[in-house]
Amino acid sequence: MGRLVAISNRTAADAGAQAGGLAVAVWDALKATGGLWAGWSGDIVSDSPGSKQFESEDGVSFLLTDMTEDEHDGFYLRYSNSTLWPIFHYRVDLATFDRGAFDHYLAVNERLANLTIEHLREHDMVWVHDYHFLPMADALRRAGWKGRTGFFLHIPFPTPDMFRALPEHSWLARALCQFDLIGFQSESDRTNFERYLVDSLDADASEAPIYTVAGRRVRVGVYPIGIDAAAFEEAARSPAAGDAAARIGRFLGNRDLIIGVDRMDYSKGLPQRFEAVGAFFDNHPELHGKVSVTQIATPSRTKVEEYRQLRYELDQLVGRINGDYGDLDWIPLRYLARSYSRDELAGLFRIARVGLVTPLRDGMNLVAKEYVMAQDPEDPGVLILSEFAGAAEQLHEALIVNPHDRSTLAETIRIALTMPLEERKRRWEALRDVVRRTDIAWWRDLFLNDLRAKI
Ligand code: ADQ
Repeated sequence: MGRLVAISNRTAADAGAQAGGLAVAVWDALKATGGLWAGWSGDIVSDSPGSKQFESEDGVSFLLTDMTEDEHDGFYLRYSNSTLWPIFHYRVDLATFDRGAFDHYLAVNERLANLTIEHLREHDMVWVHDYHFLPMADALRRAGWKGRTGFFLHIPFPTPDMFRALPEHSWLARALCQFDLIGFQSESDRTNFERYLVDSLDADASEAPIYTVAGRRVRVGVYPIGIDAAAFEEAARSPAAGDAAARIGRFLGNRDLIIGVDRMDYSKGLPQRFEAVGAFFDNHPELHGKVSVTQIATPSRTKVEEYRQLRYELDQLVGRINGDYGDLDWIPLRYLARSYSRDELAGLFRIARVGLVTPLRDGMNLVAKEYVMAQDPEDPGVLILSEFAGAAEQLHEALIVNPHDRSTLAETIRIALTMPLEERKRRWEALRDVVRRTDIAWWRDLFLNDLRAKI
């Protein structure tokens, strides 16, 4: 049997003790085969990027390359995060199009492919992650690699029309078809991709989910990513979780907590969420002083202008809402632009009456699943979930909302806060069962089994 080789922008080498469910799951699969993990070292150098290889204690090898400033700018900041990310999240208005950035994107894919192929052995199986590496199989094939190679897209795949906004759409989609298996988070992503293949690349769909594109067979599948459900359940009962809950408890007094936890990203719908919170307090003066919303939003990609703009917009909005509705002894909406440990988040989720997960677009959204697993079975809170998160295809018993519909979202917050215990329990038990059943190990094994299978 060959080894598993993973390729992703960031690897578990820099996650350390904070490694999340995905890193641990991929790590376990690599460990089982003495595998290799290739990606970016996290270092930016002025010229001639170096690379290093080392082995972890449990036999997983890492192959990490530096990036030059130009590569980091063109490959990472511009093409990956200012072209692909906005288009794939339906924000063509925020996308920048720049041939130079695309050239860097291809060059980094090619460089990493050429580096990795030197370490590949005949029966190895390659698993590539995410939008940074759409052309990776193509680059590997051109370097002579014939082995089994799969791709998982962590973010949404947009509708064919939206995808066609990318000047390079046709080239990229053909390059993607050099993979043997392409995995998506949701049925809606898979349908979008299949429609594009048939309409724009004239794919033969007679054996779907295997498609033939220009003589090559590629399999397409849906693999909704999960969390380490058992570990998260345990985290919610850890001492650090208890401490975090006690600390926020001192701020809350006997008020109910509504919580949101997101990377600060325009796909997460934070301004819309804050507007809905404003509308909720506007409609319900009787609840003033009785409920408090805490939004944790870790700044991310702060070198990209759109992210700086978002930060500014959120600062303004929070100021306005607290100015309008706050009182001497009450802050309606708190926003913390920092990150917390997994245990601390789990503790906050556990005592929150309501979890607000309202992205405008999201591949899956793991916070929704984490909120579910952290609840107290005797007194569970209520999850409010956007219909545009991949998770909505699985978590039917959440209160599903349109994040753009401010007044309905405001009303849904009220419904969640006043939901009787019996209904909360019934909904939560159904949600917990799904999150447990489709956890991160389930997801990994499902994908790898399909990758191993003959097509
Ligand atoms: P993200 O866009 O990063 O991931 P998400 O799925 O919510 O979104 O995962 C975020 C993770 O970071 C969660 O584990 C969460 O607990 C943690 N996190 C978020 N904010 C935090 C904070 N302030 N402090 C500490 N931790 C925080 C992308 C896609 C998603 C897809 C995942 C996995 O955009 O749609 O679900 O990959 O495939």
